[in-house]
Amino acid sequence: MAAAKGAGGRLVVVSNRVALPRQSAPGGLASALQAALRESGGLWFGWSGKLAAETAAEVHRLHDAKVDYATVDLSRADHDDFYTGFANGTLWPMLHYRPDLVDYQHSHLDGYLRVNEIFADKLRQLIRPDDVIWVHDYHLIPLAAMLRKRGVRNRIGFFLHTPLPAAGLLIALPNHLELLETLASYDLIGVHTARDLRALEDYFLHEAGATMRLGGRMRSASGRLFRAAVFPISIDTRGIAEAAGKAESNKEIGQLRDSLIGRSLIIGVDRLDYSKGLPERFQAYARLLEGAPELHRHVTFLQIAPPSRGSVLEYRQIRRELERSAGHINGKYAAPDWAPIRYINKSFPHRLLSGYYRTARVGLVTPLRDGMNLVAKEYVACQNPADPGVLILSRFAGAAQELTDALLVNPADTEEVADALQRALKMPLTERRDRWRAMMGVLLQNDITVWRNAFLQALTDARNVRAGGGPEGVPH
Ligand code: GDG
Repeated sequence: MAAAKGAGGRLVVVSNRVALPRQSAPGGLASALQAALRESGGLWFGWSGKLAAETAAEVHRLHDAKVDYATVDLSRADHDDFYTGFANGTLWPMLHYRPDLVDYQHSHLDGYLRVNEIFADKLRQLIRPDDVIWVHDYHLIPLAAMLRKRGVRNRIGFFLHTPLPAAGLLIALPNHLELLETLASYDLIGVHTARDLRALEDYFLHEAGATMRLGGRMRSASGRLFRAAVFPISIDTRGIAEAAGKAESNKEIGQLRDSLIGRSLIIGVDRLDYSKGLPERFQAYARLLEGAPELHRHVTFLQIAPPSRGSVLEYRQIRRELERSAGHINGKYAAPDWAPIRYINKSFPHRLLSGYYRTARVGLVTPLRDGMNLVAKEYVACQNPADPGVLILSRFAGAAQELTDALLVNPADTEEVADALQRALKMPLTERRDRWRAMMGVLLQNDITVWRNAFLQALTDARNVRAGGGPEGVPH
């Protein structure tokens, strides 16, 4: 199906990191964006992932399969203030309901705004009048406002991949109005769930002086009309299911199966991030072992947790905490021929992950907060239809809104999670099949292609309205 988009123009994707062609296999989101770019021809702009003496001294260009890639380096100071400092030290914890972890410094906000200004400068020179621009995530909130200041009148959409907390929490962010009001410069703001949308509307209507117009658009205090809507991101359901089927015959998957000698496998796969609820998950597993001695030697928990954002203190701390916790669980419960937990701090290619998911009787996905959580969806897509595993899913992952046939839990309630583990391990085949079929139906209906087409269609439909400006600019 062709990507919906304005007639003739290119698609311009802007994100903090760019998935360059022929780099390591891109994830589902990157592949979907690449596919959309290839269909209409397009440009992908963002940070190169590299440091240099000066930010954006040059724009690195690459062309591949109808797609232009334009990336810029960051200086060490800009990286520290923009990426580590404000984006991941302030916004990420705030957006994940962790004001206690927010490290707010004026210099970080200055760096964040500075890098967004530089991005706007560079991007401005690359944009053509009929391009449709799609900006991704919390690193780039003010980008549209900065582009508008530079005269860009194109359609610009924004997708937030994280949750958006309630307005009462958002206002604890210093300078929140200065930052969040700039979202009104987008024509369309996409979020994962109805809860995120309510939070956005509540913030604009009750904290930022916006009003709701007929037809569901908002009018900002400065008079700009914009739309916000729900677009639950998804995965390449069919492609992933097929890969998982093939993976069964991989040598590495066979090795994992052999190593289990009939034990049931519980799997967790998460970036090492405090939002993913890993310490609580380990505690819940310890509780299961404590309360169900009959399961000893019959169950193995494999947690894959590739490190991320090592430049942020909290990420280094959680890594140490989990090493201690895994060591403690194994020290207490292991037998000479059985380790209850296998904890791995490295990343695996998707082709192996899909086979690991398929081997696992239980997928344990218990973030404290998560915009969507694609691992939950991938786990479901990878199951063997004849003998599917059970998904245990946090109520606070966006995915819980769609995957209602998972065993839904409060990740902070370790007793509830331990009970769900027991139930999942004992669940009869008929119930497993019924639950899986329902969830797979949802994922087949809303896959990653449906998601991106829905967003791009809505962006095309969103009238590009600016206060006082010509026929498109008449506020109504
Ligand atoms: C953000 C939001 C939202 C994981 N380990 C490995 C690996 N992965 C892949 C998974 C999955 C992706 O990374 C993780 O996506 P999630 O959605 O689970 O989580 P975040 O990274 O936090 O993503 C989230 C998402 O954006 C999209 O909007 O759902 O809420 O936080 O695809 O499979 N991939 C490989 N090796 C690994 O070891 N190759």
